[in-house]
Amino acid sequence: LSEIPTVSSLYSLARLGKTSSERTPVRALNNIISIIRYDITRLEVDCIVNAANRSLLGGGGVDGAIHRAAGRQLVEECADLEGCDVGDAKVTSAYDLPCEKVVHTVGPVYDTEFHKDPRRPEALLRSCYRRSLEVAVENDMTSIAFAAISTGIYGYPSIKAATAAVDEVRNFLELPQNKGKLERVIFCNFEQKDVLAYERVIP
Ligand code: AR6
Repeated sequence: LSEIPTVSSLYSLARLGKTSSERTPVRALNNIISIIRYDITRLEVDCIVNAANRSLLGGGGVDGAIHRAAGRQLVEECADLEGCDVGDAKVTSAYDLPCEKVVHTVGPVYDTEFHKDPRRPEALLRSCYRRSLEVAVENDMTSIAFAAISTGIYGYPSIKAATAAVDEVRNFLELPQNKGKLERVIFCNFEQKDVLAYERVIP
């Protein structure tokens, strides 16, 4: 991971789609992981990961942006899922979005979980990344873009969130059963504070 470059070429990433296997051979983790600053609703990856709430019925932040861009059908499909636990993830179609699927995960509200037990926020955030990756692979997704889960309204400090996210993704990619399953994992940030956090965690 120490050799992972910071990817600034948004245009090549925005073109990533089903044919990415021809263009993106899997050789090492630094061929798989990218950090970008972009609107996740515009990425043509197999799936994007939404920072949802337990109702899965939409909200503000990236959740609101995803629901607006996907159209009404998304909330209708979400309504059938009967919510989602904190730390878990569920998948839907993407409707009017340029990706194929949306993985909805529910991050921890940092302060609330911290007051129950200081170890809870990290355990739950790691679970969000792990479960999202599991759901993506179960659905034959080969490229995935994560919003910075919990770092907005839910108040998770950016550096701590980036550290847990990157470590959990690395753990997942290094499991023997997951080798070669994912060709691209993008940490898609919106705000400069999160970009800087990821650049500190991934030199
Ligand atoms: N593309 C990529 N990232 C974005 C975008 C976008 N279009 N818009 C915002 N972000 P948040 P949370 C970033 O607050 O903290 C909702 O109401 C943003 O800069 O969206 O997990 C849900 O329904 C931040 O880094 O999610 C829940 O109730 C990151 O997305 C609650 O917010 C996550 O910020 C979840 O809070």
